[in-house]
Amino acid sequence: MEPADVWGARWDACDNTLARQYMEVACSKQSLVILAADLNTMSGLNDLVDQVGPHIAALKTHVDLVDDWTAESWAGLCEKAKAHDLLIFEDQKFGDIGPISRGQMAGIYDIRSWANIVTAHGISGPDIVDGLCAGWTDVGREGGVLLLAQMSSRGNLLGLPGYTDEMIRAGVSNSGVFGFIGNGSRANELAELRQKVGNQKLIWTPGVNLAVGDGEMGQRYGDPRDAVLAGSDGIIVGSGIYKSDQKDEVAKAYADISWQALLERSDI
Ligand code: 5BU
Repeated sequence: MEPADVWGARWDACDNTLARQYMEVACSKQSLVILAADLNTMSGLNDLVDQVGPHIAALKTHVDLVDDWTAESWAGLCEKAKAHDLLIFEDQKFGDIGPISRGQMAGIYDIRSWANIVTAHGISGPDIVDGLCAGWTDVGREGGVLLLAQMSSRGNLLGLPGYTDEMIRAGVSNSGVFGFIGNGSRANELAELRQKVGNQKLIWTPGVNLAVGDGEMGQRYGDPRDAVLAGSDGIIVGSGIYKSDQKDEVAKAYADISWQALLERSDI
């Protein structure tokens, strides 16, 4: 199916190159699954991507979780991701002032050289987006920032009055902003976020699992289908996949659910 038909108004309004790239890959793989690859060994990460690569549309990393990280082995993982047409999304949740955020894109992990997308809090103000984009520019690349408009975890402070609205205001017409993180554990809040964001930006959603309810240490889970129907464009799934004994089958199940929900949802 053509992306323009599947994504409807979102395709037309989100003309950011990376967003379009993601939407195309999602169509070719029939999956809105972003794999949260939260493992701490390189061999575990490589095996996981080998197993589920065909069923996922992007790869989310926490580079600083890995015990045996080396620049070479990480470059190999990134090559593998590219071979599966996956955008690489480093969920670093940057939060500092612009110039420091720019510097943190370099450093030992050199995130600017391999990540296509990074997350950021807007707590320090909107200039963090410019700082992170300058990081990519420093190495002749372009990337996109996912601003945290909501979080999935219990008691997070992003739900305090005005915060989410301020994030939307700061990000919605900023070309450096790839999209927003919306909370998958509360579909009604997600629907509200989508309404406020409009079609101009993507919303990606953690806190989804087929086992709905409370997770470990304050994590909360909502239903992946409900999240997409509420307006999410990407479901971020970690332990729901990597803790399974049948990772490829489970990844495909999440992919099928997300794809069917995308085809069904009424706003396109
Ligand atoms: P899980 O195993 O599916 O619960 O993993 C969720 C992932 O999404 C994990 O990598 C978190 O860092 C990430 N996450 C989240 O859970 N909640 C949030 O609000 C944000 C990111 Br932002």
